[in-house]
Amino acid sequence: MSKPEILTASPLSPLYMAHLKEAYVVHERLHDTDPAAFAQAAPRIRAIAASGESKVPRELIASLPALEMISVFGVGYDGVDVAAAQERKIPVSHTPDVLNDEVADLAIALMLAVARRIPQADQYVRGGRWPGGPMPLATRVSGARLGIVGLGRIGQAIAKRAQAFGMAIAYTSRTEKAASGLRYFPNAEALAAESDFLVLITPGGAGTRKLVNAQVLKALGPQGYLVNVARGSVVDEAALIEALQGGMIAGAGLDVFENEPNVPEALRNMDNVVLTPHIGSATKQTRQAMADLAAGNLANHFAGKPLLSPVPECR
Ligand code: NAP
Ligand code: 8YV
Repeated sequence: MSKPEILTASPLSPLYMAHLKEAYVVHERLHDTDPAAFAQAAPRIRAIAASGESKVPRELIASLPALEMISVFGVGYDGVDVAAAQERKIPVSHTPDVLNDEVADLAIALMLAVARRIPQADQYVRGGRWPGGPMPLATRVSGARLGIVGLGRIGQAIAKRAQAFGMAIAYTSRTEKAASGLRYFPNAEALAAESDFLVLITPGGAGTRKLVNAQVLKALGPQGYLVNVARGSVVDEAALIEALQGGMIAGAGLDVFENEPNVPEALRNMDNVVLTPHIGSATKQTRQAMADLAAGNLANHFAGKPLLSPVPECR
């Protein structure tokens, strides 16, 4: 039997690609790279393989008459027009849970790195400055007040870790989670006003766009730190730069940005930020688990079995 034909929506992890190349005829980003070849292949393309950062807009879905399924390598699927897929009863899957620990670890790492100035301390030693005297003192994390914006799968994993640091943990989310036993705030501004560290871990997309704006940053205050492991779109990046430059907040640890992989020069030049290139889930172990799950969803679809992890809208 001939292999099903699929399209990759953006550059994908080699671990996911290895699965795809074994089981399918893979058209790698033809819609972006070769419109004529794409037009030829489009009527035969039965699935799209995407990542958390991929864009799968309505127009792309509409250009694929045989499309049956979209499998995202990542838990976030804000780049996929799920409503357009649903109109054609095309299921979308993602990779929840398998990356919770990894992303939570990075959130804690960024919090520690920015407060304890770990990158600067490393540079201090490497630069031979230690013999000249000690580094300036840093900020304590243990026992501080942590505000989590988005107490979902990953947010809860962050809270669990923060408990071991003796932090006073509060959160905001669309709905209150009474079972968490944590203090709930109705919005990010109220939470920020009561936090030393504000960690963002909501989905991206229209519902959270610029949720953290100048007002929220003002509420966080000059002693407060922002950590973003959610999506760049959740923060008003221009307002963040202004707040950092003006000392309106103390610092930021950022894994995600408005226009990845481009990071504003202003942020790159600042001493009170720690920047990582969207590596929340980027360990060999977790990326393998994500690749297996994303490929497992496709395999189940083509075997006529239920998807392993459809997005909530498609359950
Ligand atoms: P999840 O279980 O769906 O949790 C999302 C949480 O965000 C929920 O508590 C939800 O509230 C809350 N939320 C949604 N919209 C909100 C709003 N407008 N205001 C306040 N809270 C809101 O998702 P997850 O698995 O934890 O993943 C969260 C996100 O992390 C992903 O969607 C992705 O964007 C990001 N992520 C980043 C990386 C990285 O590499 N940096 C890796 C993985 C994931 P309710 O529970 O009340 O609905
Ligand atoms: C990945 C992510 O970086 O899961 C997500 O939503 O943002 C990350 O795990 C991404 O999906 C892989 O490219």
